[in-house]
Amino acid sequence: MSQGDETHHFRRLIVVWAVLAVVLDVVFYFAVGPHVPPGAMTSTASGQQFDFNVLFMLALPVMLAVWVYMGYALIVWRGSRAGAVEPEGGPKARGHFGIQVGWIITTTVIVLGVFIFGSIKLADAGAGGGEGPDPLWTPTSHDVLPIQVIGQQWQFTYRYPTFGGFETRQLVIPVDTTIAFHVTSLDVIHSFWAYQLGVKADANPSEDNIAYTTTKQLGTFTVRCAELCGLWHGAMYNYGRVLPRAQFFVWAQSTEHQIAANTKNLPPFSYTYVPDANGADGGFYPDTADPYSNVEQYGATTPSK
Ligand SMILES: [Cu+2]
Repeated sequence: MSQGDETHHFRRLIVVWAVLAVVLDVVFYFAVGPHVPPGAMTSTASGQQFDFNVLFMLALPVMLAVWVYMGYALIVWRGSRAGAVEPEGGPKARGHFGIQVGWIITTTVIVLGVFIFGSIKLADAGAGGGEGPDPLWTPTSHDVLPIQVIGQQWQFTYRYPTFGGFETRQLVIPVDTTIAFHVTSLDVIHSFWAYQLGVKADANPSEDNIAYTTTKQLGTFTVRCAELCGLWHGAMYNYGRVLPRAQFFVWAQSTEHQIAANTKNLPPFSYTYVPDANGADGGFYPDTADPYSNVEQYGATTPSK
């Protein structure tokens, strides 16, 4: 095989690869991109969707390079083809300056590019992950609705501190609003994963783990526990709703009034609730509301009935 022959094959490969890569990337972005999970219900969800699309659009040309070369070799260099010449690529490629430099530059650019892209996107108000009690990146909006997420074996409950601190099993949030989820636990470690919201934050006892997102679309979403937390971990899920703002305020105010008697029995709103030695009592319900069981031990005071 002459030098000219090789250049000719190489150019053809590059042209076929480049055309296919551009076409498939564009088709993917417009036809598949908007359907990539977790959707676009919130700022963090659409941010994640965009990131997944960018990663796939980077990966597609890399996969195509392998497939195009394989396909080309199968068709053009197959042994049964009339006039086919046995290629002798290995030794020549080993010391090939252009290939070596090209390989190092291409891989370096891709890896460093993804590193920079990922760092910038992570700085975008935490990207939906729990940022701990003292978030590095906070939303620019001053109108932030705080909602506390409390994990316990085996369900999540939600407290609304700006509505008298009532606690409910329903997660209802308003649209076009920045939400600060304050995620904590009463017992073991859990993880609050609101899939369509693009929010995932560890729920640890004695920790106030904060995750931000801004709602963009109405609809329902799924909440799952994403940290193995015991026997019924798999049953630890519920569904939440994003409502129009006016409807949300109606819901929140009416719920606040409906369950006011229950709220009185709760401890005052706090960012964490330290479990004590009272087992299932967990220190969460005050002793006046929930007398201790007779298995209380470990030095905690027994309340007088
Ligand atoms: Cu759990």
